[in-house]
Amino acid sequence: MPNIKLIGVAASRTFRNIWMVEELGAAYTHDPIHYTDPALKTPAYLAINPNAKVPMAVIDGTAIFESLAINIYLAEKFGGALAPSGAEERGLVAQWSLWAATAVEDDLGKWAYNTMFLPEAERDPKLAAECLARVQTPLAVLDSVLAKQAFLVGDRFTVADLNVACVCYRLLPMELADKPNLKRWLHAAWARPAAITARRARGDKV
Ligand SMILES: N[C@@H](CCC(=O)N[C@@H](CS)C(=O)NCC(=O)O)C(=O)O
Repeated sequence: MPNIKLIGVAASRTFRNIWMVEELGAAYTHDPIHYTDPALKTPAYLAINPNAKVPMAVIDGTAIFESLAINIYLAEKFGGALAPSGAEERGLVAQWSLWAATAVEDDLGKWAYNTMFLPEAERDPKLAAECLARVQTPLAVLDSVLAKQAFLVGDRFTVADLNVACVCYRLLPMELADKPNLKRWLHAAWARPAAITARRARGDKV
């Protein structure tokens, strides 16, 4: 039996890893520590994650941070259909995960903060609009790829789809009328039972 511990409140990027372990059907423990908890700055926590952030996972004694890397590690370690098979798929999983983290995440996050999360007086509507406009370019790329294939890697849902769909979580309520392929793929990914469990853990009404 693998020993998997996830650290971080589900209403943080930790929901990405909850989705993954639920896909694997693996038993795990969850420490739902909040990302503002001072315990993240104690020597004991910094020893396993010097970034003082969540999520964090400890898997059979291996401590690993970075939400998307945790998912790739889980896929590689436990195998199954979500795992890449061979060097080519491994490369494509890395490609899509890094692409999401570098081309999409920052702009989508800033848009969400400046439209929803920050107190209204601190929001910057101009920055929100700029970020939303800029992220359309990589999202159009994703839409065009998904016009030609059902999944990002191979002919099945893999950790690449899971990681990119996690980063695109904030797109779920959007109309996406000009990106029908992205919309279809995103909603199919988030309709998976494991994804619904992760959303419910965040408190989403689904
Ligand atoms: N790239 C990291 C980002 C980690 C991150 O920024 N986590 C946030 C919560 S979602 C956090 O812990 N913030 C606390 C802080 O920045 O002090 C990942 O994907 O795991």
